[in-house]
Amino acid sequence: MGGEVAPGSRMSARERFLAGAEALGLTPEILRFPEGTRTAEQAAAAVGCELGQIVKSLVFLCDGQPVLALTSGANRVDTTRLGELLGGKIARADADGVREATGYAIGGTPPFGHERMLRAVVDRALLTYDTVWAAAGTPDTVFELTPDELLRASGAKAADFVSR
Ligand code: 5CA
Repeated sequence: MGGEVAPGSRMSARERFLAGAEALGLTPEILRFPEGTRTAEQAAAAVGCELGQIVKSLVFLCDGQPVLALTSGANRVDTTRLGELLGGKIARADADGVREATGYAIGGTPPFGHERMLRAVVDRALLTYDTVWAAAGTPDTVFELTPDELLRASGAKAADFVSR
């Protein structure tokens, strides 16, 4: 699968994200909000969309391997359900683990355009919107995409892994 961006690249996070997106056939329009979009709440307030439309790109370890849970801003991951879905023991990645797995910092991690393709799942709740918003590589940028683009570019399956 394409879309990986070489590790050790001297490009900025924004440039790396754009290169990864373009390799996947997408041309995202990146919006920057100086007030910050580090959390889903901040991103929703900046964009003026529903909290549920924000894509949280959360990194977990499944039996030690990084996996990506693309989760609606309105939902929380149920790690027991995620473990059942992926067939392993789930732990939260720490800040260094997120950077190592994706090449991006917490708060700016995009849903694709990582150093390597991660096994990914998409929260079904995100599929109920016409468009959703995700981080574009930095904690002050976001971009809009359709749920279909999210599924295709992340290589993810839609699934149920959030708290009920
Ligand atoms: N830019 C926003 C919206 S697109 C964003 O990236 N949101 S996020 O939810 O995907 O990223 C922030 C998430 O990182 C928080 O939900 C929080 O669960 C997680 N996080 C924050 N600090 C840490 C930490 N020290 N270790 C692990 N995860 C953390």
